[in-house]
Amino acid sequence: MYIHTAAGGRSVYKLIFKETESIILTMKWNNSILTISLLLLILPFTFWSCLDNNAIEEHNWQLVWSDEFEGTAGQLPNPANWTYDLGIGPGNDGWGNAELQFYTDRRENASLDGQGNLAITARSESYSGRSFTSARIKTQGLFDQAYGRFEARIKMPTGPGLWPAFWMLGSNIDVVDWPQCGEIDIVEYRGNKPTVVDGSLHGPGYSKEKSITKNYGFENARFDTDFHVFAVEWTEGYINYFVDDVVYQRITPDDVSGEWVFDHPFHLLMNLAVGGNFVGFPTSQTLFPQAMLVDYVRVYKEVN
Ligand SMILES: [Ca+2]
Repeated sequence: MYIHTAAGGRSVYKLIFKETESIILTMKWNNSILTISLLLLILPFTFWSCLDNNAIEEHNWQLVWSDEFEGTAGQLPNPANWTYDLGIGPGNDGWGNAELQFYTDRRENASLDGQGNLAITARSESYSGRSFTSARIKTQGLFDQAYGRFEARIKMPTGPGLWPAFWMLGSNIDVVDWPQCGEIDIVEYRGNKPTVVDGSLHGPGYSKEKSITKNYGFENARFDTDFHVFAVEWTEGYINYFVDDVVYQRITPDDVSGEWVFDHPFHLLMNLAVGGNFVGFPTSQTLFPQAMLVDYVRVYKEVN
C-alpha cells in the first residue's frame, strides 16, 4: 500500500517513512453446528510519519540549465543539449539488462511533439536484428554538474515490458567505469505498474540488485495518465528524492555499504527501454508505439 500525502496550499515537503508489516488475522465464524473456520488474511499495513518543513533543508535554487522542448512537431532534440546512446549496448547484451530495443537517433524514436514535449517513442518494428526501437539521450560531454536540484516533468507510457527512466551517471565513467562513477536514478517506472515509481542509487558495492532503492506510489492517481515532476536535491551530505512536492527517500553516505561516489559532476540521461531484467517483457497487452512524454528538464544550483 502506498500513501500519497498531498501538500497543503504552500509548498510543504514531507518526508514519508514507510514500513510494511504483515499480520495474520484469524477470523472465526459459527454456523448452526458450531463449525469454526479459520481464515488467514495477510494485510499490509503502512505506517508513516511526516516531518514538517523545518526538517527538510531550504535551498535557494537558481535555474542554470533547462530544455523546455518547445518547437515544431518532428524536430530532433536540441543537439546543443543532447547526444545519443545507439544500438544494443557495448557488450551487445541489451545494455547489461537484456533489453530488447535497438536505440536510434531517428525522429521516429525521439522528437518534439509540437505541444511543448519531447516524445521518446518505443516502436515494434524490425530494425538491425531487433524487434523494437527506441531512444536513449544524454547530456554527456555537453552538460554536467555536481550537486543541485535536477528535475523533469514526465508522463509515462503504459503496458508490460516498458521501462522509462530519467537518471544520471558520473561523468568520470570513461575513466573509472561503472559503478565506480556512481549512478543516480531519479525515476524508473514499470509499464505494468502504472501507480508506482522507483528512485535508486548505484555505486561500488551497492549496484544492480544491491542498489539503495525505494518506491513511491499513488492510491488514486497514475503516472501514465498525467504529468508528474520527478526530482532529486543533491548536496554534499545527502540526496533527497521527490515525486511532485513529496520527499519519499533520503540517502546519505551512512546508508551505503561502500564508498560514497557522489562528489563529482554527473550528466543526465533519459531513455525508454523495452523489456529487460528490471521490468520483464512485453506481452500482447503492450500496445505500440508507446511514448514517454517529457515537458521539461531543469537543473538548478544553490546560490548563497
Ligand atoms: Ca515544455
